[in-house]
Amino acid sequence: MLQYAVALCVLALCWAQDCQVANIQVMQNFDKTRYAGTWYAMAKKDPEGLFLIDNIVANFVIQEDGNMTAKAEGRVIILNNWELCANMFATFENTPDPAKFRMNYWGVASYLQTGNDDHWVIDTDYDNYAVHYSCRNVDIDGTCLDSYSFIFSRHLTGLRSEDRAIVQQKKTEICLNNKYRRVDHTGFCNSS
Ligand code: RTL
Repeated sequence: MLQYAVALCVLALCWAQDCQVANIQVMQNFDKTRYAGTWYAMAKKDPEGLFLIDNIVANFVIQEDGNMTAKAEGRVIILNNWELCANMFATFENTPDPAKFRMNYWGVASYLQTGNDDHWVIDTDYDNYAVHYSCRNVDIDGTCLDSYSFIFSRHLTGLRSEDRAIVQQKKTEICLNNKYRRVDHTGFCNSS
């Protein structure tokens, strides 16, 4: 009996960590109305190329038609040495899974990045933490070649200690454990 239990556990672990994008578990029964509002990025895993550096704050809004939109800001460096606060907009397309969206995004200024990325909510308690994931490029073996991810908190002061263990577990499940950097909040974007 015990052997079976151990075998099952090992199997479950293998399945959770085979790093196949298609097997990544997202938030069950995701409720975007509870997700709306301000989230502060506490940590991030960068994709390839240009990306938001720090002071990253996102604000999600549910429109009257039920669709989700967002504004985000963050410090970026473009053209090698021009540092600025990027003000970004996004609209979200629903998919059959309520926790998986397609995100169209663009900058308030035309020289900022535009794109169309996955936006998956891996886990959230809506009031304190959220784990976001986006794979830009799936390899032929089904693993992700180019991903980014944010750990969001409702509080500028950071994650509560009781949420840290859950977030740690989720980072491992999406195969990005140890790939994150802390996101500083220095007030760089506060004046805009
Ligand atoms: C996140 C939250 C929801 C709204 C948006 C988001 C992503 C923004 C990105 C911006 C990149 C900007 C760059 C500008 C330099 O040209 C997921 C935070 C829009 C990826 C690289």
